[in-house]
Amino acid sequence: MTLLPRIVKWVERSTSSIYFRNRCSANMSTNNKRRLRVLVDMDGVIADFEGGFLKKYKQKFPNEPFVSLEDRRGFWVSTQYGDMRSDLCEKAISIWESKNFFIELEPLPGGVEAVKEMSKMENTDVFICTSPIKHYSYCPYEKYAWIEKHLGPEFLEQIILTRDKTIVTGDLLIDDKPDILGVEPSPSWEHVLFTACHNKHLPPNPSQRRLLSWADDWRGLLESKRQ
Ligand code: DGP
Ligand code: MG
Repeated sequence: MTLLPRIVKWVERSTSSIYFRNRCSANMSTNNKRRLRVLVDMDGVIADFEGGFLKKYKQKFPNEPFVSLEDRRGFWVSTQYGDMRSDLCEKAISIWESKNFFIELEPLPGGVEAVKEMSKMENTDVFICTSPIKHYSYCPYEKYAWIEKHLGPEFLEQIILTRDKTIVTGDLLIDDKPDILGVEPSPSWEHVLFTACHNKHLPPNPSQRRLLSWADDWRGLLESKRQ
């Protein structure tokens, strides 16, 4: 080999290894030992799915019956609407399958501030762990856009979109769904039930802690997991 091609090869090899090292080290944490990992759900915890749904349902179907937030029971909105009258199930679904539904959800009081604050805490990693709907035309894109808009572009690194939260590891999962099931029978996280209009009437469950709202003691909850 003459000198020039050898130099070119050397430069190629060394720059690609620097590039590789930088990419890898950016994704590695140095010491994961005592870090607390908090998984925060999106709909019903930091984004007002129920309020956004009701507002758009009333706009689109002004002459149809609706369920007030006070009367909401059960996690699945479409089930309660379908129980009222069978065709209302599809009408309800059409709301969250529409363009701009997810991006236009209002933040729930204190949620964005709490997530920003906990992400700045020492030894704490926060991820937004959210299940997209199966009608994927708008929802996944709009969830990313919502997080960028309300939490900032740095949070785009902290998003977990999954239909099965049991396979995600963490210390805490703050989520408004009462039963979080999936392929993993013993998830690593403790599920803390975030109070929402559809779950506030459930009988007390001594084996499940609750966060009543973001005004509740979420800092104490995180501390309790560091002991
Ligand atoms: P998550 O908050 O991550 O558990 O996500 C649950 C998603 O399901 C959220 O986008 C709200 C949505 N959802 C609520 N009620 C219904 C329903 O009746 N049917 C369907 N397909 N999705 C629903
Ligand atoms: Mg939820």
